[in-house]
Order: sequence, then C-alpha cells, then structure tokens
Amino acid sequence: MIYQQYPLLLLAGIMAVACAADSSKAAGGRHSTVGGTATCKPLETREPNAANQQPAFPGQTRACEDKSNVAFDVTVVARGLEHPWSVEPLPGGDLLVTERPGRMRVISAAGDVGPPIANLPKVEARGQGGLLDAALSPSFTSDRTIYWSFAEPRTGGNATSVGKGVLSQDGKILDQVKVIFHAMPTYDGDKHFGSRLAFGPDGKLYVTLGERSDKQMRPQAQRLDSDMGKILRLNPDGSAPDDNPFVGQPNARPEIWTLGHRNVQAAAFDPQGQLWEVEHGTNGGDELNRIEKGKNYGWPLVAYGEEYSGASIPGAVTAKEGYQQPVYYWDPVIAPAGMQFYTGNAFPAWKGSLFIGGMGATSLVRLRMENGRVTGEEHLLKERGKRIRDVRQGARGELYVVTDEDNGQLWRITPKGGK
Ligand SMILES: [Ca+2]
Ligand SMILES: [Ca+2]
Repeated sequence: MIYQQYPLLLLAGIMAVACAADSSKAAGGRHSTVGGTATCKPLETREPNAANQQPAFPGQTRACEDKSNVAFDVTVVARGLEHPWSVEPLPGGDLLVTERPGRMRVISAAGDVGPPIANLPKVEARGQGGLLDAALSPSFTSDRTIYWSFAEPRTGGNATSVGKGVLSQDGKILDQVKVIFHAMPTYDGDKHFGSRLAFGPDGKLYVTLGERSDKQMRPQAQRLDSDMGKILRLNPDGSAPDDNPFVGQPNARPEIWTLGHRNVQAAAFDPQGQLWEVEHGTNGGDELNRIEKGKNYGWPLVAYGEEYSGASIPGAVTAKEGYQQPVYYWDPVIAPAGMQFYTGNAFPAWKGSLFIGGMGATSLVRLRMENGRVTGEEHLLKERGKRIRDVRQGARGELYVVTDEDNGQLWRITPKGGK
C-alpha cells in the first residue's frame, strides 16, 4: 500500500477526513485549516516529542477535539484493588477483575469484593510483570471457562503465558487449570509483557505481546522464530491453527499472526469482526493499528517518536513500503491500555466510538471513528487524575474502568441520573 505524502494534504478538504488536523501547523497552535475549507481545533496542542516528523496521511495524528457533551455518573464500585489490570463483565452483572500481583476476584455489581480466586498459577510480579488480562470463553455461560495472560516465572527468567480454567459457580475456585501457551523465548527482564486476550468471531484466541523492551530484545519483534513483539492467534487449547500465515515456513513460529509490535496492551474486535490494537510506542509513538493477517507493523524499523533519551530511534524511519502505517498515532503519548468499541444504547452519542484506557493521559480516551479513520478525540475523566488500565462495556451499555494504582478502583459509568 502506498501512503500519500504530506503535500497532498491539499486534497484533504474533499476527503472523508476533512476534519483532520494539520499537525505540522498545529503543534502548539490553536486552530488549523485543512484544504482551506474545514477548520477544527485539535485536542492535542502541545509540542510533539519528535520534531520534524510528518504523518503519512491527513488525520493520522492530532484529530479534532470532539466534545460529546454526554452527561454521566461515575460510581466507585470497589476500592483497595492493587494495580487492577483487567475488568471483564460476567453474565448477570458481576465483574471479574485481575490484580497485577497475582490475584483474580469476582466483584458484585453492588461492590462486594470476593476473595482471591484459588488455584491461580504463580506469576512473576516484578516491574510490568504479573497477572495481566483475563477473557471469557465465547461460551462462558455454558462452560464457565476463563483465560488469562500472565508473566510466568521460568528457569532463566520469565515470559508471557496463557492459562485456562473453569470458574466455580461461587466464583471462588478455578478448576481444570492448565497453562495452554508459553510465549518464547524466556528472558530475564521485567518489561513489555503485553498483553491482551481477545476472542475473534472465528472462535480463535488472539494474544498480544511486547518485545521485552531491552535493546538486545528489540530486533526480535521482526523475527519469526520469536513470539516477542507479535500478535498471536491460537486455538482455544493453545495450539496454532493450520491457517495461520507463517505455518510451514522454516524457523517461523506457527502461532504468529502479525509482527513488528512494541508493547501491545490493548486489543478489541470491532462490531464488524475486525481486530484492532493500541500499542505503546517510545516517546511520541503510541499507535492505533488495524490488524491484518501476516502483516508487519514496523517496530523497531518503522516508527514515529523518539527514544526516551530524546535521541532518534536508531535506523528507524516513519514510513516504508511493506510496513503497515498506524491508523492513528499520538505524539506526545497517552500510554494506552485496554480498549472497547462502544456498541451500547445507554450513550447514543458514543455509539461507534473507540474507548481506550489512558495511563499517561490519566483519562479515558474516546476516538470518534468514521470509515476506518479517526475523526475526533476526547479525553474523559481527566479531572480525576487516575491512570486508566482497562475499559469494558457491560450488558446494559454501561462502561467499566479500572485504575492502575496501589489503591486501585473499579468504576461504573452510567447515564446521568439513570439507574
Ligand atoms: Ca480482558
Ligand atoms: Ca507500527
């Protein structure tokens, strides 16, 4: 796919993304004009971290501020959760919550916090490691099966693994516990474990990973003999489906679905069954990506942003043939984790929006999505100043978020004055 270069921005006025911000002029500015017709104020007005970088197409960064003016209530359902990482609504209104040190609990809609669920395997609770995401089996109502990802302590280090078990009716015990997948290689580090789990309409389990951050590990994001920096596609028993893109290729791991990722802590299918993810970049390089089978998403060869030191990413360019461009990127970053396409009826103005947990942004990020592009951005709950680690939609269209704190909280977002 050839991406338009910046001089073609003049064409933007007649494109569907007419509201896109001209980021080269918008940095620090108030308003921008696109194609001489549409005007808008981008939400992001700070200087970018990486100076002199250009988006590959209009609207790829610094979207218009999109004030939805939705009135809502925020209920603190539970407090005292230690770095909650995942919230998963259960049928009937209870919530399954993970805490990074290695606990999983059921919390009732009324806020009764259940005990740590027994029989969870040991986790490596160090740095960014620990118990990470949880996902329900697509047939949870009949099989009560849950899946979770975690930093697994191993001989010689650790890496992300995926467990599976059956939740007892009282929500206190996991039975038939089995670790169904071990990402390889093992590495002695404490960063970039990923991960999110998402079941696709194909019944397969998609697992997002990081590349372990350290300089010597980065190149593994491009190597097919390593799971690091990949999105994986598994059968529900942990094996690799025969129709994965690199099956049968010498020295390629058959579970790999896409490559070239840095640290993916958000993934969700949209209502059309398309997988999307949001991943952590370096300074100025957080990305929203549309995930397509077998594609290369660039890291660390193609990326926006710069090193935390302020230096350029060694050898990297922002665009190159053969590497997927992000649909959207943030510079400065939001530090994303958790995402949800909103399909509920409780908030009609949000229907079709993509919600993303913002940790660095200390807000719930909402993107207006149109025709596969981002056409507006809003940062909700900013006044609360909490790092938001996950966001999920409940059965009645309410939203749940968890905050990444020592004394983390579970919040429910409902229409103002509603039930
Ligand atoms: Ca989850
Ligand atoms: Ca990328």
